[in-house]
Amino acid sequence: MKLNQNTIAGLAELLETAELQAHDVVKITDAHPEMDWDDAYAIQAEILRRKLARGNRVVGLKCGLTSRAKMKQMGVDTPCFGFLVDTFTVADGGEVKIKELIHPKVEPEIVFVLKQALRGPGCHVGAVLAATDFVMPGIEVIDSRYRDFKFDLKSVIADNCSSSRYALGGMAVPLAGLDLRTLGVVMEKNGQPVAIGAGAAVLGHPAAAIAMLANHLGARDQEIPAGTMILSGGVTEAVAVAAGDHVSLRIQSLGGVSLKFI
Ligand code: 0L1
Ligand code: MG
Repeated sequence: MKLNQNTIAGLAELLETAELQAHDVVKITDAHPEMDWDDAYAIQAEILRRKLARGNRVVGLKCGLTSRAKMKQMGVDTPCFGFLVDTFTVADGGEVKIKELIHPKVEPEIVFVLKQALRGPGCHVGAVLAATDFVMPGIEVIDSRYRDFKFDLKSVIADNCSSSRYALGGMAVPLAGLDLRTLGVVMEKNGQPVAIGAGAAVLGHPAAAIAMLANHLGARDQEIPAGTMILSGGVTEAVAVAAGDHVSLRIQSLGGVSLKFI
């Protein structure tokens, strides 16, 4: 690691305050070009520590930047991993207040819920499928704290991978007979299709994103606990939203989920 604990704590405070007060900041690698990957995840962990100290609860994990479309959109070439807390949760059909956010975008996601823990190294698609209880459709609202949504990978990891809000659909679908690679995904904004894709856009198979997360945590002597809900990453590019927008997602065989922005 290149940053000391004071600097890590200061950067976590900067980023979390930007999240809570809905204002942007410049990407942190501008002032700290020397920071490494461990520093980036340490800043994210410090943001989580601050939230837990305030009484927030972890409700899930997320994989980000797992589709080529997303990597190309953001100019990066590696996925990232973050956490979800209870204050990010919005009910299916619920309202998201734009004034609480900076410049939100929505992403269509295939969401996994595990019945068994997963631990890397060596976790693979087969292990993820064996450990999955069910899958669901999910809309993730991302809201980078960085000015104009411009960042590099270390800055976005520190910023908890732009995590902000999410909603899950109401159907829990077991995997038997389902090929997640070929599930069609259609996201509409105000009744118009704005993002269309299929599950294979996520690393060839959405379960590969979950395996990557297990291997990432395994390298840090951690595991994904049984019962964890995990967003596997946006299937398409993210789509900007504004007050008045209604977003609905349908995923073949998994049902739908929607959000209103007010
Ligand atoms: O969930 C995601 O794929 C987003 C990860 C962070 C990058 C971004 O803000 O687009
Ligand atoms: Mg996402």
